[in-house]
Amino acid sequence: MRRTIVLILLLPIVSFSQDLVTNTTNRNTTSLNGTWHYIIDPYETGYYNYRYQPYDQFDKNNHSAFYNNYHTDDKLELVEYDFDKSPTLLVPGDWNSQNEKLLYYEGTIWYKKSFNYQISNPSNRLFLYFGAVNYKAEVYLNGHKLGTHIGGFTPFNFEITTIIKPKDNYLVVKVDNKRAKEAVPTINTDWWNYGGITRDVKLIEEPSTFIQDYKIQLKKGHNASITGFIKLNNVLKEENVILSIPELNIQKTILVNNNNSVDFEITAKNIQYWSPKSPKLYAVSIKTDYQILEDQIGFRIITTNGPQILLNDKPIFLKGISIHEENPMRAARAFNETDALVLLNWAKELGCNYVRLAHYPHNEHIVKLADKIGMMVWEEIPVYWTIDFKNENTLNNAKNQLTEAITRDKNRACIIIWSMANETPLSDARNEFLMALVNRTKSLDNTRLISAALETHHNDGVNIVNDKMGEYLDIVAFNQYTGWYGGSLENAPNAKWSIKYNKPVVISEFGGGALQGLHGTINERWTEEYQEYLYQQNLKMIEKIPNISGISPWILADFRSPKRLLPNIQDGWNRKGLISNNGIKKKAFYTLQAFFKKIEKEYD
Ligand code: GCB
Repeated sequence: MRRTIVLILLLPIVSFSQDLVTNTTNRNTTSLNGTWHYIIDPYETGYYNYRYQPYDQFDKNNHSAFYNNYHTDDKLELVEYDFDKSPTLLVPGDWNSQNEKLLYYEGTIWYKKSFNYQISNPSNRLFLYFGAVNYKAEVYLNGHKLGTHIGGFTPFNFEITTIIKPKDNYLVVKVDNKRAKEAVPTINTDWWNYGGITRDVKLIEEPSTFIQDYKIQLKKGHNASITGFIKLNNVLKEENVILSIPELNIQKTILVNNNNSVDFEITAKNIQYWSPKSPKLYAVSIKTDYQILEDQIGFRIITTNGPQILLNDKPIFLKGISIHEENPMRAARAFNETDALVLLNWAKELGCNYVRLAHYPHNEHIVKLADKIGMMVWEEIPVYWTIDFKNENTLNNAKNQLTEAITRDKNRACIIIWSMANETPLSDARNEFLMALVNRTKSLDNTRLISAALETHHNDGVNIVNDKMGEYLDIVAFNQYTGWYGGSLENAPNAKWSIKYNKPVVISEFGGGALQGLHGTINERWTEEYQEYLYQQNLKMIEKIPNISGISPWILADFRSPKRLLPNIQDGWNRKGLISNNGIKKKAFYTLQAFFKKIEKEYD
């Protein structure tokens, strides 16, 4: 009886993650990366009591069952665990690649980190920031539930100013990567469902009133007007914020008098535009009475004109490649700048000026590196295949992931395309869902192009792209697998196309599998020669597609996928990579490289 009353009175005070603090690299941070203790908990014993009711909704202080390592007489508390006697995992990092037993694990793992932290000034505030946790995170500090975050590829943070102690803080995170029909992505994907705290974790110490977020970009359709907003947190009086870009002789004072963001517009002369050939980034600083926040921002104009994509008013061809967030040589989620360098250096060597970061927002390191080295980027959210389009919660989840991705990356010049989805089946519910995402994107950032990877249909020997979404997207992108999932390679160059929009066309995927080192004739699947021929024939076909403005073949490197079952060839790897999981280039790599060299000449 007593238990029932407690439950009713203390129903969930579950808080969700709070407004994102952006540009965490240039703030006053302390890393919580390193070793964390973990407990594998497939039955979620640390979360639910024997009546399958969550402990943290029972307890008046919102405590988890894993309250601390000292057991009290609190009857709600679980005693059959001990973090400090449990093994450790490295954070950041997926759990699958760190312990053989966890390779296929999908479920709950509890992470625990103890740490000391002394706030340097008593009026300062402290935030706990996660770069990403796949998929669902329940976060507890010193026994208090901070909140829940859903979505495996975007950052989130919680304020912990009143909970932090100088010594022995006890941070516990329940990470659950179980797949679910209504989730984003849904149950069925062609990539490894790497679980864990997969990206950096840090503490961010800020002054009481601080710069939370800002957007500093060229105004849509203008080449000499820099616009955006500045958002402070905890504005108690009128604040003067000084935005400086010394190299452009810009110093602008912006008045902020409440917590809402304040828009600004500045005319700038002689901007050197960002481009892959000349990835100019300007030092930018935002200054308040309490803080200076610095960034490196590039300015470029990305537009379309009928069938052309224009970068800084000049037509470009997107010489691209698709990439998963995986370092194939570690067979693990990529999470740092070293991994990003491996992937983007390969793309550079291939001759790319563009990468499709499929099928979810990748880590911030790779996006920042792309900005620095001059690589245009397609960024995507995991609205993939058979999403539960009629489910309102699913839509809210997708919108939230989209919002977090755009919030994090809106100041990166390299990002030219926000992608709403990949290969989603046609229906009215799907159109409404995607339109809601298009509208959300436009409300957050109208300066980039919007696209989605669509599909083709075939009728009477003609490849047809006729998808209602094409009307609302800036770029008509589609995946097609001639010579792999049907269609003859021999006839590919003469294929007929019907694409009804007068817009740039991008082939967001094409390709076929090959086991590196397996050789044979052009008719033998899985050989390097077959893949090479497939690329030759597809490229001949693609050149003739009306309005063609870019390609991002599938894919830079072999990647792990539990759907790829063929023994001695796939063994759990999708073999469509141009580079093997040992880092060895297959023949088709050079076919595409030669094609990009040819294109380069045409566009120069
Ligand atoms: C696709 C998907 C991609 C798959 C690929 C394949 O169309 O977009 O995620 O991995 O095909 O290899 O079949």
